[in-house]
Amino acid sequence: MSDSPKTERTFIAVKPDGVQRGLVGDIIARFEKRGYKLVALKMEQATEEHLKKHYADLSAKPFFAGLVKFMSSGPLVAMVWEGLDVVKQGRAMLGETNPLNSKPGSIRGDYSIDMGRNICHGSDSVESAKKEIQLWFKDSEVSNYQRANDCWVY
Ligand code: 3AN
Repeated sequence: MSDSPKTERTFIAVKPDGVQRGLVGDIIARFEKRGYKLVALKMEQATEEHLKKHYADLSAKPFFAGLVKFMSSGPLVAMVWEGLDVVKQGRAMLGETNPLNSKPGSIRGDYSIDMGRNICHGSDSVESAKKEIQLWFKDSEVSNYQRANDCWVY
């Protein structure tokens, strides 16, 4: 895997509330239609132990315990998306952490009103994307397939 911006990867998850509300297909469609390539996908109910690792940076926050409990409350859909500037663009497509600041047209701006139930997760930097992809996926679960038109269409 090269470090070219064209092959940048990010970790996107539809949180348990997004799964319960039937938003998985919509979120996948937004990334596909934007032009990004899906290279890994799985549904799983994550353990609290796993989520504590995922959210380790937030462990001192007062909402940490509730966040981990909520995120382990039901199945989530974990994905890896690839393409030009996908980390930054993915965050823009998600919207802001607080739905109040999320513009209509973003996932959180269209579907959420509560900061603790904001539908989706997206890596916030290329570095954290690498760590998150390693935490959630084995190398063998991430595909390196080429799309037939990768050279001509973006
Ligand atoms: P983001 O997911 O936008 O990167 P983070 O990493 O600061 O935001 O927070 C991770 C998750 O923790 C958020 N998606 C949200 O569900 C939850 N969260 C963040 N801040 C709060 C808060 N003040 N109260 C409740 N939950 C919060």
